[in-house]
Amino acid sequence: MNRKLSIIGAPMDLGQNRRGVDMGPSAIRYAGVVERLEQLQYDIEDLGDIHISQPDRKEVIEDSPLRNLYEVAKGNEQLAMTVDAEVQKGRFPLVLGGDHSIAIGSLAGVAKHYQNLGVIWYDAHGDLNTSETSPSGNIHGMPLAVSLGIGDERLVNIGGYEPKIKAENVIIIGARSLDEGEKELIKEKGIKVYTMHEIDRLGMNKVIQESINYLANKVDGVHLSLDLDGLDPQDAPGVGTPVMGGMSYRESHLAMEMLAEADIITSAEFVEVNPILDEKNKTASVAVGLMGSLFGEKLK
Ligand code: B3U
Ligand code: MN
Ligand code: MN
Repeated sequence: MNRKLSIIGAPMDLGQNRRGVDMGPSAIRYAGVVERLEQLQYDIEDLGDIHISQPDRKEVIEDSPLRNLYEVAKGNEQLAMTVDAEVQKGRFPLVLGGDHSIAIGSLAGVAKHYQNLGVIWYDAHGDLNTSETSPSGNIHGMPLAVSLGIGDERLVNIGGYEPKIKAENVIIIGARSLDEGEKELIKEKGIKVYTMHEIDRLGMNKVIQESINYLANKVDGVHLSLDLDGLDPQDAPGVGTPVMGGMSYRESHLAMEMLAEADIITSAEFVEVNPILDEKNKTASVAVGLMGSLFGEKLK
């Protein structure tokens, strides 16, 4: 594992419609992320938060069904530049969300440094919607599609190139709330998905082992995009769109530990922590615990 870590806060709440997720980076810092990872002897630089401009209510863009498109795109351009610079310096970017729309910027900053970037998308949702298929108009339901080059050009082309990733290098883990259009896209592109059904049948051990094997030999880096709503709401209640029947705290730890052991993750983000909806910062603490495992607590 790269021993140089750069923490980047992305206090974005405009990719969906519940306030509070912009405080995710603060909640995760408050839960002790820097201290936790410092114990593991990482060289950590906390770069603070990128700036997210608030929508100007007088200038609502009428030509798009995408909520807050202009500000989401602008914030992600900013994030892409910041992430790009850290990777350029040889540092591991660890991005703290913010809603999941920020994956657009993280991947835009990371993917240009790889020929074949793998992506593990740990989430209750597929985040594969477009403005045509989205039931909500919320951009946090679209970042995986956008990164595959599918969707509104103003999002797809963030960072000045497209697509960021290839469908055959993506694995979705934990899906249990997929929209019709997302299911079609998964079929059409042959995206590998472990739904909760497969996780229950195979067990997390097998799912992660298979995922590692699936990516090995074909990718030159792996981005982990972890949406806290992938976990069961009992373990991670502080999220905007909880879905019952999710992965447990223990399964998620096992997943992180196995990824640490395999030493394949080269960048990561933890998103959708919403302290307003949380119980005593539980979800932020869970996020920090999972980061501890991902960065090798168990291996020490
Ligand atoms: N698929 C739905 C719901 C959703 C997606 N991501 C989250 N919720 N967190 C949508 O709005 O696209
Ligand atoms: Mn998501
Ligand atoms: Mn989700």
